[in-house]
Amino acid sequence: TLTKRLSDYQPYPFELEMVRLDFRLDPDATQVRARMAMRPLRAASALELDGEGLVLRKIAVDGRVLAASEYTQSDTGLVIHAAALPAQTFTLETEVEIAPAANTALEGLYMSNGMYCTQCEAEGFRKITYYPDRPDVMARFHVTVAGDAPVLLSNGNPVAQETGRAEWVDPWPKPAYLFALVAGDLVAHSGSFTTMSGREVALNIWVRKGDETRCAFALEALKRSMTWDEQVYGREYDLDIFNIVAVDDFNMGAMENKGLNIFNSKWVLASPETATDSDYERIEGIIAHEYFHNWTGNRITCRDWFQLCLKEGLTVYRDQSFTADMRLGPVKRIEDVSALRARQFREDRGPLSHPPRPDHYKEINNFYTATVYEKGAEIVGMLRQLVGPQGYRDALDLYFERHDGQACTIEDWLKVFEDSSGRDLRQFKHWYTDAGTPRLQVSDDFKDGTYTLEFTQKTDQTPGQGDKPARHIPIAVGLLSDTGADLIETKILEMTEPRQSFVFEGLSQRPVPSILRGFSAPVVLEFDTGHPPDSAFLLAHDSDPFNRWEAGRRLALQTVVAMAQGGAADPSYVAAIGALIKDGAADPAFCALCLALPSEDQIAQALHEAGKSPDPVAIHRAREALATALANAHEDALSALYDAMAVSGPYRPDPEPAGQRSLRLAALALLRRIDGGARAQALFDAADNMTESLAALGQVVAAGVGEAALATFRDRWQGDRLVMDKWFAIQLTASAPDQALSRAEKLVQDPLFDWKNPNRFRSLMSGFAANHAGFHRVDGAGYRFYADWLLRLDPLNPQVAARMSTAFETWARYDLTRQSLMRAELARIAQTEGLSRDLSEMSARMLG
Ligand code: HT7
Ligand code: ZN
Repeated sequence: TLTKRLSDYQPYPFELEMVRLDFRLDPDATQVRARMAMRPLRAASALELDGEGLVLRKIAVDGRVLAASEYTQSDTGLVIHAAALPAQTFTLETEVEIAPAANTALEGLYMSNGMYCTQCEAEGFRKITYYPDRPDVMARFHVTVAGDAPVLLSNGNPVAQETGRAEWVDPWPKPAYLFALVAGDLVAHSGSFTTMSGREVALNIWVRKGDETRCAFALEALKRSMTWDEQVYGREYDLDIFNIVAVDDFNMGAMENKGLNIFNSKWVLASPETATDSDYERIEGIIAHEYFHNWTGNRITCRDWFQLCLKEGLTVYRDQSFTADMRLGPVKRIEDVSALRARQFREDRGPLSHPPRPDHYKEINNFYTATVYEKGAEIVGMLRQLVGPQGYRDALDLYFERHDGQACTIEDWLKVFEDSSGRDLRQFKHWYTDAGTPRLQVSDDFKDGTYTLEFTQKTDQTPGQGDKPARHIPIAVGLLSDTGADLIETKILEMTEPRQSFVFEGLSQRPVPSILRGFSAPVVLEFDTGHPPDSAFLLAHDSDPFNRWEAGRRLALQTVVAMAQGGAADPSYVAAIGALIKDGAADPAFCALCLALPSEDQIAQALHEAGKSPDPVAIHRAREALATALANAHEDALSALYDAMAVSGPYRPDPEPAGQRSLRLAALALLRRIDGGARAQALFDAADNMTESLAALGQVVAAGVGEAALATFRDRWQGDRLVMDKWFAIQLTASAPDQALSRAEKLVQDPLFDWKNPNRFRSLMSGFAANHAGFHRVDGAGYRFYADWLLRLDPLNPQVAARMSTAFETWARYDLTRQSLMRAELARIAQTEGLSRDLSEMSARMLG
């Protein structure tokens, strides 16, 4: 298959002034008529249109039906020869037929539970009609939908609505990937919002009948997002109506189609009985993310898909900042960094490592990655640190003023920062163009009142990229006295050299350094020094909450890694956790994060980074043993904490009670090691909310006494799709590793395992792969089971199969036996006849 390259970019030779689309909906034979006003920008250009799986019924230019000799059709599109085209603006008309009911890939126009819906990003519009399906071609859309569904929706504002027919006009030019259409028997949970200039916007969340009672939280989250974007970025909504639709069959989380966001129902519907605290937080964050795209993505879009992180990195940064403002900022930062390390650092350490702005790909759907999204967000955060909060706001104001209505590049984005701040960002640009996570080594020295920090940076080779130049790294540093007081205000050191020293003068004592406060750059910090910082001291005293947590994490990782190699639990870590449990002043949500041990996958990664091959069974045992040691050492305090953190009154998803619950459940997870799951069973029996019910279920399963609770849960929730997804996942993530595969094999036989539904497939398969030692069984049976299911899904839904193949991206970490077993499965996948472009690219890249 063809590789697409950034260096091959050519502008489209026509301007698309306007497009009219007429849909006649039918599950098996939907008719799509498109009329496009095209203005040639260069003389005598052929007109290339993308199109896949379309049955062409008519093609005409200015009303003249084209002869077959005037155009060429292929599997991927249609080219109208230059000789068939007028030199001035003309109207191109096409009619095609498509079959949404047969569309299992969930890209283009498809059906979910009898409802029509679309997913066009990145290149799905070409499955709806012939079109220049590229983000730099922006047009005004006027859409008519005819069909027998009661609700017929598209982008923009409604201009006509009658039974069986609706007309929508979107005044804002947009690329085709933002087009959307929804038709079905839906009900709305509605509200309204008055914008900062006093315009009234109708808000609707459209769901299947019965689900409207679970929309209130999402609607309020939408209003909070709209207010926040006005207050923090000065951005106002720009249509009369904002619609959100929840669908059950969806490949990703949600989609920011202009004025008509489409969501995986998992990220909209919430009630105390069915959604957990973390679901509520994610729903708020995803509603915000898609809403924020209205300016960062829709009004200003990407020139081409290589620039994906222009909209995604910035929008993730914006949604993270929003959640930090709505909730506890430092806790949110710790959660975001944990997710970055778990997904992006993992990706960057393996064969799929790529720059936030890749320069080539075969299938763009494979580049909706943690690197593009989460590392992209970190880069925006670093820019903000370099120019300061006001400099950032000035730069964003200039970005919106200069580029509104345009399709832009990373170069445009950086130029805005250069022009508004006067800084030279050429070296900084390597964050976008170079792959790999820099390793930052630190050493220090103290002499005659002068303290010196010396940093060395190194970024390992990554696929296709050899030696890399030094990055421009903002390193936030604090210095602590021996009583834990801050000796200086947090300072941003700007590292630009491969090796660089920074000097602090006039100190009366050797300070304890607090380096990379707030995780000021996405790097791996290594202490290459005779004076490693005293982690227990920092955990007790650092005024930077992130670095307090980080010190605890460092201690936990050090001790669990030592235990996996036969060592004992480090008493100083056990004591430090004891002090934290008894420290009534610390915030509960923060404490809960400190009590959570690193995941087995993270421990495996730490071992790999230290040049050792991780043994999944030893890691599992070591982590269990460390949890048991903590529980034994602090049983009374944990038990008191468990009781003290009980939340009274009706469930509220707000940060404060959610924080208390998270600490209570963290204590429960440790106590389970010594009470055999008794407390968890009692909580499961009494819980009136999904947060506690699900966590308790996980603990009884982990304690090996969960069968009755699993059956009770299934009986109660078998009619609820979203809750049953949790049931499938938790018993695989929580069960003993030697039982994970047999459980998974049993679960795929369950009549409720609807494997064609992406949420259900992901719950079971990702749940299994998250059972680290269960997936990495040394006989390879876990790998085989997983690969068999990827191969089964691929012909139906290549996008999801390809995304989930990343379970194999870590093969190089492990011993030779596991390496060859994992590679053998990848090779079996790669050699399968008729494999999708998606999975074929992924398996080939992973094999290297
Ligand atoms: N921009 C959206 C990406 C997306 C997507 C991409 C490929 C295939 C299906 C998809 N659904 C949504 C989501 C977002 O980042 O907001
Ligand atoms: Zn996005």
